[in-house]
Amino acid sequence: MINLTAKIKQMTLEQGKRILVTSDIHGYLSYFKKILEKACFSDNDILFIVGDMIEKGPENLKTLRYIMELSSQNGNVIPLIGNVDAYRLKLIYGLSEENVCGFYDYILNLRKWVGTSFYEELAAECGYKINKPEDILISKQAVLTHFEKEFNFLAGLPTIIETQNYIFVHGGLREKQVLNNSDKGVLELTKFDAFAEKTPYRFDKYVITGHWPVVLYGSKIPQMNPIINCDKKIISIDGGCGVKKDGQLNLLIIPDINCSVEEISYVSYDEIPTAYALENQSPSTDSVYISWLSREIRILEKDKEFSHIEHIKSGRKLHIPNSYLRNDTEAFDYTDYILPVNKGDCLSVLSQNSKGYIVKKSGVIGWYYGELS
Ligand SMILES: [Mn+2]
Repeated sequence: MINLTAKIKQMTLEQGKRILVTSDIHGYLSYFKKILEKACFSDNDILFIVGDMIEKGPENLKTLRYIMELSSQNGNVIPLIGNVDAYRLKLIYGLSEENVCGFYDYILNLRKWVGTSFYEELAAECGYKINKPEDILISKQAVLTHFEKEFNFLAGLPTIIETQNYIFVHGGLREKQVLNNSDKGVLELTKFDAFAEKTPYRFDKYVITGHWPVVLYGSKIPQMNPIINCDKKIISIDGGCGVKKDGQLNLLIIPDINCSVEEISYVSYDEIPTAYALENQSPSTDSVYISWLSREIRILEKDKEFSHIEHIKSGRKLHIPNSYLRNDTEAFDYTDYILPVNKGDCLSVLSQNSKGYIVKKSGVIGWYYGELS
């Protein structure tokens, strides 16, 4: 059986080493490898992987095994558990006739979305195909036996790691003092939505978290880069990899355990096609970001390509491409922000319409009305 109580670990990190931090890889193994390459990761660095390694991406089992291999080598790769990792483990152990249909629907959704799922990959390696809910129950015992090593690895991962100057946890701390979180459940600590907004505390050490895509903290300009909140001492790094089509995998670079926050930098990776701007553009001064959290809208007038809508949360009236409407009452992942652009800038092109392009520039999303090469 598995034990999912919080595991808190204290560590003293060696001085003179870079500390790299990533999270929410969600089965995007190629992104993970690319970002390590971009940061020139080596045995001299310490790498924290702050949870949610699997599910929602194309190579879940391979990602898990790659992380297991890395963490078994020199002791410089330190994974922590995320809510998705913990929940998946719990679900597989607890599979029964009562919950299997819900899980089967989840698998079908992921198959439609990304072509695979963690459990399908596990079952496939044991020679089972999942074509109906019963196939999950039929394969369960073989999966539990065959993947004992992988499951023990996941179940053994720490929930919180405290070091000299930084605390790592996937979701967030429920209590200000690290040790006071020891009676909390793994899911309470790994699934703390909007932690940087909701926690009342200012922590003594910087708390580095994933889980909540940083873009959801914005209401005017969508951006995917790590956010350092100096008031609360929280660093949020989830770039929305695997969850948002315009998302990215972020990796924080702390040059040394004793450096100041101003010295912290990051690298990011996504596979959105890029092009070069041929014109300059000045940014807009006011804008709205219609996020998944504030997706409620009212359609005022619908046309062929665009609709005039009212965004309920902000009260703002704007024209949006119909492709961003989910139905007559919801739209999300849209902004009317106009990006600052210089001729020659490299832009990631998210969508194109008769008015211009919606692009991402250095992690920030907005409109570009000029020509691209
Ligand atoms: Mn998560």
